[in-house]
Amino acid sequence: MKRALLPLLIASSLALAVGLTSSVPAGAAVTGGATHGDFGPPQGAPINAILTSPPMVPPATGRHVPAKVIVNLEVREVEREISEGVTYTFWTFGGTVPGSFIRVRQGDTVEFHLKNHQDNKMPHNIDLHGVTGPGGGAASSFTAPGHESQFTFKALNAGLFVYHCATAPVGMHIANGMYGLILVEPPQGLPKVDHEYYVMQGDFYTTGKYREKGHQDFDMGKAIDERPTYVLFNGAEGALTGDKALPAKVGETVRLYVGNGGPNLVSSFHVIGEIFDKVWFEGGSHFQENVQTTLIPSGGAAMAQFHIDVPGTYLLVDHSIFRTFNKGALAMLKATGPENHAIYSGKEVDSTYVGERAAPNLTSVSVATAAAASGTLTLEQQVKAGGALFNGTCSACHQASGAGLPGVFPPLAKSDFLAADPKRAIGIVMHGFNGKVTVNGQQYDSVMPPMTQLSDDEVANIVTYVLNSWGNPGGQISTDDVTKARAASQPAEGH
Ligand code: HEC
Ligand SMILES: [Cu+2]
Repeated sequence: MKRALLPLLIASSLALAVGLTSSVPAGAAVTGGATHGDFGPPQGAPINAILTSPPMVPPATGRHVPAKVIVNLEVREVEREISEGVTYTFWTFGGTVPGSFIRVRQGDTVEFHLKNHQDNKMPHNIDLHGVTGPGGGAASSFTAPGHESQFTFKALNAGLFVYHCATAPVGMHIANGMYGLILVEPPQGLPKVDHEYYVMQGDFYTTGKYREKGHQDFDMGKAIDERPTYVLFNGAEGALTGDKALPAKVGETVRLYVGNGGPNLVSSFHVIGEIFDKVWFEGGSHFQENVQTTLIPSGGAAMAQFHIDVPGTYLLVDHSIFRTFNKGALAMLKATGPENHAIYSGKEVDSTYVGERAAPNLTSVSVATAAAASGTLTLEQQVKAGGALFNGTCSACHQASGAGLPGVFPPLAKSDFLAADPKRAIGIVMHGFNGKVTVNGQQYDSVMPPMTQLSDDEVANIVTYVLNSWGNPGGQISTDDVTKARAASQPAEGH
């Protein structure tokens, strides 16, 4: 079988090589099937590159000759939300994380202007992986606040390339969001698709815990240990979820330009409910077909393309899956259009995966935290915030109705066990629960895992929500109650 295929393979790769040499303009070298080349001096008037903010991608250059392209990119240090109610000072290329998307054509001469806004505090530079030359531009672009640097390079290789800041401490500049993508189109351009989107993963290190409210600083220790607090697509939790999901329609083809800025983690990029028809792995010239998950190294990129056959919400994740559910690495693509029951029965089950993240936002949670900090927290605010968190944290087992599942998960609705000692529920949520327990006359002997990801605020709000829902007796648990219980308590025992 293998023998028979071999001559065929040789024949087809020869055909490929011949095809390439004939379609590539003079001056381009063909090495190992890949083109690398200088197509001569730029032609025509200089062109100002169109830069786009994520998730948008600039239009195809549509050019068949090399040009001189001028890129103006400004570094801005900005304070933004990294998660609902959590702010962080990002360092950005163009005001966004990831930075502005740059699109040129192979053979173009790029005149690069890097500006460092006068209000910035740090010097910055840029290393573009699409540049041939020491430092990828870094050595020529070191720029103090209020200054501008200029350098020129020829885009010799086609591909999707990461760019990033390379000013010391390099890891810190990247961890603060200083990365983006530059697409160098092959001479013949890329096949046309209905949508092109720009998505880039990055890991973030904050002094506080995941979703700990308020302003958070960069934590160098966690970064060195490679223990991120957040792993995100496009620089914020929820940047591409709910009403910010990427839109598409049934019947359309979508191409994602996916980068990984790191600084540390490698991404196992996957779209739940889709199969990539094509992946230009490592951002290079070859594509693989029928791919479930593609590996994107830190400082690397890939183009992933798929056709939408049935409507629904598709989840973009890092399949190192705790990053998705506990560190924020979740984006959404929402496809509208007619069902096709021959392909899929049509029941939407994304809530199984996303829980509370399916909602447009968690504003009620940050409102409650802010109110608690200023001493104006009302019972109603607590219940609202607790309800948002209950969905997704507790509802998978106890159900959104609080009814539980007979014989498996005890009810929280009208639970006599809960009513007998409401404060005991604090310990149950923090430490989990196991052993025999009787609720409303029925015995359960199962295990509830500890909910260690919840902050004291969140535990207080969830338990308050439970106490004030489904005919339960009411009551209010404060953050202080939880903090005290955490300091004092032992895991709760059933009896
Ligand atoms: C993975 C499933 C699961 C999740 C998630 C879960 N629980 Fe439980 N919970 C259980 C099980 C199972 C028991 C009973 C344990 C036993 O049999 O010892 C239980 C017991 C309880 C009890 C005491 C019994 C009762 O019905 O009053 C309370 C209160 C409770 N859970 C609250 C919560 C809250 C609040 C959350 C969300 C923060 C939550 N649980 C999340 C499975 C879960
Ligand atoms: Cu920098």
